[in-house]
Amino acid sequence: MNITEEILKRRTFAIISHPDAGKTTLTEKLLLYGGAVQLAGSVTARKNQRATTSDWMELEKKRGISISSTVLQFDYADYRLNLLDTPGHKDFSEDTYRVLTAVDSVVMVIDSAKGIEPQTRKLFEVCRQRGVPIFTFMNKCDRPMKDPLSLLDELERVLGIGAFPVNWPIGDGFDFRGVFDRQTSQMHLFERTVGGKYRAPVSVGGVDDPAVRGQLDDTTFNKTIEELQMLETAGEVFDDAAVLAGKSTPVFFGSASNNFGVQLLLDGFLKHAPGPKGRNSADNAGQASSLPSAKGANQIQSDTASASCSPGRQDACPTFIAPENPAFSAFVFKIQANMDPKHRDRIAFVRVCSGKFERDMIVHHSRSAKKVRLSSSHKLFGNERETVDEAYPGDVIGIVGHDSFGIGDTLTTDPKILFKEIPRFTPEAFSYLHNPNTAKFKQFRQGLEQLMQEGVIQALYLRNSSIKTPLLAAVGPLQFEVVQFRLESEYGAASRLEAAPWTVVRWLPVDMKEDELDALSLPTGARLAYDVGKNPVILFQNEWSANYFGETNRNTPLSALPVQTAKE
Ligand SMILES: Nc1nc2c(ncn2[C@@H]2O[C@H](COP(=O)(O)OP(=O)(O)OP(=O)(O)O)[C@@H](O)[C@H]2O)c(=O)[nH]1
Ligand SMILES: [Mg+2]
Repeated sequence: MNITEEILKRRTFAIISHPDAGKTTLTEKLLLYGGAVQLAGSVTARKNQRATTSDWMELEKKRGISISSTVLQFDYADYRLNLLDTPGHKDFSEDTYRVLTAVDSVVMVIDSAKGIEPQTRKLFEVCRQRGVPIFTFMNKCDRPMKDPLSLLDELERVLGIGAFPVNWPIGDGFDFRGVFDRQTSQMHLFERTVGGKYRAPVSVGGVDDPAVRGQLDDTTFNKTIEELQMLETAGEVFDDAAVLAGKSTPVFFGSASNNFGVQLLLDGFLKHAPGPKGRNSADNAGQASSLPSAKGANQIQSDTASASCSPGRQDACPTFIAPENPAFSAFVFKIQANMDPKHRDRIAFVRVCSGKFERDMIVHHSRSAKKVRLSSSHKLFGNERETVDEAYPGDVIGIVGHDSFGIGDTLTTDPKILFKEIPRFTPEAFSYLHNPNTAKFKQFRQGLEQLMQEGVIQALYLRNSSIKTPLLAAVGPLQFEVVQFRLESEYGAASRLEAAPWTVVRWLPVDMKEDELDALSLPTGARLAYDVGKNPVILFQNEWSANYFGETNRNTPLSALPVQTAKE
């Protein structure tokens, strides 16, 4: 197979939504229907039950929530799928947003009883900004759900995206029987299986098929037919171009836990989802000019190359790197350590953007500007890994053995290519982390350093302070719990958290001199500190205090993220 054929085979996508909508459950069922697992696990697995493939972390199994994104690569039909399950909780959203840089489309899961929830809305906005096509799965139709027409209306009203129902629910709640496939005009009626471990038995037939009709009561049948007629009258047709442009989303109904509608989603998705898309490369010469300005709390700063492109600044404009570009190029979007207790190493998750990856190849590493050999490469399936010798655009592979790799780094055979895809978040939670056991100092420090490299948390250092305890900063407080749990379970180091009095951090201009910092007059309770790159920051007790400082010190601009410098 040549490279073009390989590219055409790839589908790389993420499952996203508000917490608890059923992403991990759906992921597991896509694996079941995709033939990648024989028996589906459950997120709330009890004794003797299998846990899901994507929630492999100790703490995830314990809590029944996803904490970290997971990559699952498998073959189905003629496709090679790279599926990424993401955590829904906003405290872990940095991970989810990074994943969105690595995919070409998403499946947005909606709890049909709840409709569009806040976190789904935020993720949707990021997909829209990035131009990522969105497919929608209306999950949990086996529970009393909102009226399907009003769910479509919600998509249009709340998200401002056109909604095209590819299939339609037949009944709901306890009477949810299946879905009508509007493309083939066939009814798919399912039977539940215990725990949804196996594929649900299905009977398929047209609306007039007596075998199918006989399984439905009159009310359910008539309601479905009526609704379908209404949809037909609206006369909309499936518009691939609108889907790819992010103007319309194909909508599938079903129940992930009961396996209803999963096969139709998988096949429908593959039929319409786009293959690997290229990425913009920042011009190396234009690097220093990407100056993120203060954007306020909760704002995400994406270092995409286009941010620095303005008319008349040709040198800083991005170059589009198509997947067919002969040069191999890829970027690191995630780092995770200790995935396999037997190995205790760290994996850099890499999205291939162009060219062909070959094991043992030598590439340019953007951060160190050095040549590195990529010899330990893996295909990933949850926490399982297998050596991979070749990979193509769209693939996500795991590279082991390079401690110098950081999130956002570019790996390429053409040093002119530089991706700046990774968004960054402003921390909003701050806490001291104490090491209560001095004998475990080494483990404590090693673990903390590793978790910082993963981008889970960052450390700040108070200026003119004798306190040796690290001040940690994270997007949300749940990250601290994860850090504590992982320090203990992966490094054997217990820790104690102590709340810090700040809630807002703002970066000062990086070139401020020490005497200029001395001269600043800070509001009550605010403190000066440095980030890991030695860039100065101010910690404020609240937003009001930060705003007050901003207004009274107009010559000292504050920014919600560090301005990129050579120091980083
Ligand atoms: N009734 C019903 N429950 C479901 C369905 N799908 C998932 N669930 C349940 O919803 C809960 C959350 O499911 P998960 O798959 O963990 O949800 P998630 O979106 O991955 O959650 P986070 O990753 O923590 O954001 C679990 O208890 C599932 O068993 C469904 O189709 N019907
Ligand atoms: Mg999950």
